[in-house]
Amino acid sequence: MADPVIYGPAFSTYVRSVLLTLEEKGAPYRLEEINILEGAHQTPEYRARHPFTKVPAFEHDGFALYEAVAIMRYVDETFEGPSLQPDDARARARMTQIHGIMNAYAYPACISACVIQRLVVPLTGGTPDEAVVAEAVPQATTSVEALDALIGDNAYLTGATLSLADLHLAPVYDYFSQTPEGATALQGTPNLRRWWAGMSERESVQKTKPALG
Ligand SMILES: N[C@@H](CCC(=O)N[C@@H](CS)C(=O)NCC(=O)O)C(=O)O
Repeated sequence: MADPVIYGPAFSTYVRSVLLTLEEKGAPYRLEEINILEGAHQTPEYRARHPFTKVPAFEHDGFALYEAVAIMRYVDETFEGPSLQPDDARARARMTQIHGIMNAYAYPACISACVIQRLVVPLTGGTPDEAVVAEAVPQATTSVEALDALIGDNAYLTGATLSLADLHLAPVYDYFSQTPEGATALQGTPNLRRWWAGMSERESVQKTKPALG
């Protein structure tokens, strides 16, 4: 069987969540760079892989897939290594809930608004749009506070063991904590800060650290 191929830039949070999943499984893979800052995801060739022109896209032995959570689940269920999805119905529901929070609330506020304006816009020579940041801060703060309440005293987001929920949040937390708004919001989330102190030491997290972060 061919090794899986991930299409996207290593600096994308969604790409990194997939890479983290592969790393935690100990699975082989190849990353094919699609630089979204240079518009490489807008070509007809890439659109054939992902009609919504987002990253990541994925292919494994003729099986093509897009949407990060679907890819993460497929990787977990296809490759050897520790299971990254809880068996317990409640913990599994919690994992699905956290994927939903990340996609619907946390990513748009923390990454699409705060991180893009604070970290990416200056990199490309622009000036952050303060109105975009200000509008996003309440939802970003609610997102990290909600996740802090959900993890509580647990070591990981769904309980005592690592799950895909942790691998979804880790890249977002990493970037968001590097913005002034993130630093302030995360002061109110001691459980998440404890979680990140451990997560950030994991080999998978170290190995996938993006140049942007
Ligand atoms: N629903 C998609 C979202 C992926 C996504 O938003 N990726 C961002 C990068 S982290 C992207 O492709 N941005 C490029 C763009 O919006 O043009 C998934 O879960 O895979």
